[in-house]
Amino acid sequence: MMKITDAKVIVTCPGRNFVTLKIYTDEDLYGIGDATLNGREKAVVAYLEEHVIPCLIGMQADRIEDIWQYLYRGCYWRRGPVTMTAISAVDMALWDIKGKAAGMPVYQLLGGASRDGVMVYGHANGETLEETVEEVGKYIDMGYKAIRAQTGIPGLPSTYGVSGDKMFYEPANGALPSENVWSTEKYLTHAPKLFERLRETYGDEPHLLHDVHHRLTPIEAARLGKLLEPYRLFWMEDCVAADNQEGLRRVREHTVTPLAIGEIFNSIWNCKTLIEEQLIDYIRATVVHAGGITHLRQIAGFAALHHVRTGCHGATDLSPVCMGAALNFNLWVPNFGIQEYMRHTPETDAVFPHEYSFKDGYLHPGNKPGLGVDIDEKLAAKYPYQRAYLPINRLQDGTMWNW
Ligand code: KDG
Ligand code: MG
Repeated sequence: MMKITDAKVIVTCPGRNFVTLKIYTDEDLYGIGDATLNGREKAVVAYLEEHVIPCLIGMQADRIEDIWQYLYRGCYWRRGPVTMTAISAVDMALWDIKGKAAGMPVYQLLGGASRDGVMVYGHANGETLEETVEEVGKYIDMGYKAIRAQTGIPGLPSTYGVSGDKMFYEPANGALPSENVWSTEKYLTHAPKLFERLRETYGDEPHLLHDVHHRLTPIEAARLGKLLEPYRLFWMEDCVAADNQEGLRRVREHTVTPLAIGEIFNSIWNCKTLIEEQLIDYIRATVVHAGGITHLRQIAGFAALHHVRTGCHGATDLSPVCMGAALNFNLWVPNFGIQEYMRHTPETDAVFPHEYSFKDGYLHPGNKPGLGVDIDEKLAAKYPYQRAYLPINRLQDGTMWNW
């Protein structure tokens, strides 16, 4: 019987903030879990330190499911991003420990590999159509089979997904939130031109993806979906805000462009209708924000019954620890679709030594017992926390809009 003896939270900022939970046991094994909630990091730190860690000490480390239920049901205040990110971190760390105790990578504990590698998509972006087309070419040259493309919009000073740093795009870029300006009209006339150019330039082969970032109403999203149909997107992501799941029904009835949603979901209850009514094609919930491997497994199982495949969020604010967990999950999950992969900077990779590797458009988690990711605490301590916010977004007349 392996007991939890201690746990601590490590905050580090090797270029961006990451929160990591480390759980120790009386058998000389430890596990780590990602607890990063972009722009609200300290809320999860306090939740873990003040309300979770005291309960964990003395618990049996191998009872992953029971500990999940304890933290979910037992706290009374269910769900929400802070609670679920904290639960996710505990869950990941416990799977890491179980893998290490068994001498197996976590994908083996889940049921073994269902595929040889995990297809990933990278982010290409540019200020202009020409620049974006060129950037997509660079990803194709690196071996990527799937590329998300975002482009600047003439007449708008800045646009979601377009940044100066092409390889390490980082949206949480201000000690206070920066402000972007949005025009749905300008966007809807411009965005389809990008995909027309991309198909003309690169042909039918590469998978092309696009993120609308919750900016449209259902009928506007339906129009975009129809306009993009000739270019056969792999998916159109977050075309509307999903606070109201019924909104996707309106989009769905007008277009056959595949729909992906869910990077901000933290529970199956955020997507029950979307999945059950087959209103989406890909669910983007992640290990770090949707309750860890334990809960994501449940979401994926439910999705599998309804022809919905996985497409986990994997931006830079999801740490290498989350990526290791996601890749173990993805290698196993029967209804895998794709995994987002935004590369971390060399500074971040050095703080989190990991086994996963990229080849020809696919990632593999490696075969080290557990999640295959560690944290170099000495190095982490050299990068203290720096408050950083995601931007906010306003319409041209100053009205607050969705980011
Ligand atoms: O924390 C928010 C980012 O991860 C988000 O901007 C990234 O939309 C995103 C994506 O699809 O990766
Ligand atoms: Mg997104």
